[in-house]
Amino acid sequence: GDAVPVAQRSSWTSFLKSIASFSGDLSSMTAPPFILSPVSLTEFPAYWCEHPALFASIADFPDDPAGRALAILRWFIVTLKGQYTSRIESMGSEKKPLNPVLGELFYGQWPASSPSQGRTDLLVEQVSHHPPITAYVIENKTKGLRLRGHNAQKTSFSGGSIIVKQIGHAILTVNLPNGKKEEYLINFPRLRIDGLWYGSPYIELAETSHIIGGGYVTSIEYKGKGYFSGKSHSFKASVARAVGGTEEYVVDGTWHLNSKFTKGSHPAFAPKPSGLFHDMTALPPQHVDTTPPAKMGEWETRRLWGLVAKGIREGDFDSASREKGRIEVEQRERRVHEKEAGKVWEGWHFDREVTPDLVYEHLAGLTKSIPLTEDMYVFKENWPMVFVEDWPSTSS
Ligand code: 0T9
Repeated sequence: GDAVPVAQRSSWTSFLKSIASFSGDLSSMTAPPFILSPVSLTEFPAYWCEHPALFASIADFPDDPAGRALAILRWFIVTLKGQYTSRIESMGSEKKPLNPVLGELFYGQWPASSPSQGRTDLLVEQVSHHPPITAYVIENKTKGLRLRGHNAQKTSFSGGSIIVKQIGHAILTVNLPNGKKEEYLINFPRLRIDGLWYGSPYIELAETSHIIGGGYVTSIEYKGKGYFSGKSHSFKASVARAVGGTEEYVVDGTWHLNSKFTKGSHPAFAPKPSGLFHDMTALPPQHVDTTPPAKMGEWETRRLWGLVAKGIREGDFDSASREKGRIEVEQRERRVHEKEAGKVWEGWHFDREVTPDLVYEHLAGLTKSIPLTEDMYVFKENWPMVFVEDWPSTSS
């Protein structure tokens, strides 16, 4: 393909052949250097809050369940550009992220842009290595909002593309001023990775994902080029009453650009004359502030992968793969020692809960579109010590 450096063409072709004849955990496969990203998957949950003001805005509708459903939908849609296209902007194409080790951590925060908006904290931990599973908590205490979830993927190969089924879900908790606590269940779209042959992979979203809670069911349908609008990154979201199913709002557009109401309207959204529901053109992402390097622990992703990432960034792939090998050997030895000692890895911040049905009992009846057959990871409420008010801002 065009984007593949000449010297790596044969290794790219054999990489493609091996993914075509293999279905399982792609993240553990060795790929040619040009497609490697210096960023680990443990950093990805930060995409959920690169617009912290819109996350915070979910708390602005204490007496208006429809307003909350729309604010949650808007926040969700606004995260998609970062989640699914930002590697193209920063690195020219989708790249293969670093495969996190068990126990790898990522801590961060978005400082309060005003006292009323409050600070938002992020805590991420890799809770399984094979298959890779990443658990996270994002919390704005001032606003009474918390998002907790976990992500895993099942990949297959079809018609020249990688199809990624996202396993896992997130729960958004909204603490209302009347003391009531609402929970919204969120699942994730299916993705297709195209452009593989040319060595310039990109993501398109497919099928439907849901946000369920607060008396509403929101269904978001995704289409790419050549489907109902013919445009890449199209979506259509329908917000309906959970009981009775009456559809109250429909929003239509492209998630990386903008969208409009095509049914219903709400005074706090779609201001005239634009009528826009969301607009990415005027909305630069606010990247998360991470632990200051001097305070970073050995399990924190940017320190753990530091030398590998440096090698990838500087094109020194020998040193990148040597460092990667060192980390892998160290991990294998750790597992062997645990086995000998009759111990299992406990994890830092999450307990595995194998009966999610019990956790979600209160959502019974609403979860039909999201069968919850997976394990759940329960946060131990042990935020790291680095979460201090005077954490210096590292973003400029
Ligand atoms: C959760 C997101 C997820 C993680 C990534 C499929 C993928 C790993 C999972 C689903 C986030 O909220 C959103 C965005 C991108 C997803 C990644 C894209 C990708 O390619 C990788 C997989 C494992 C690969 O690295 C495939 C091989 C590679 C050569 C293609 C670029």
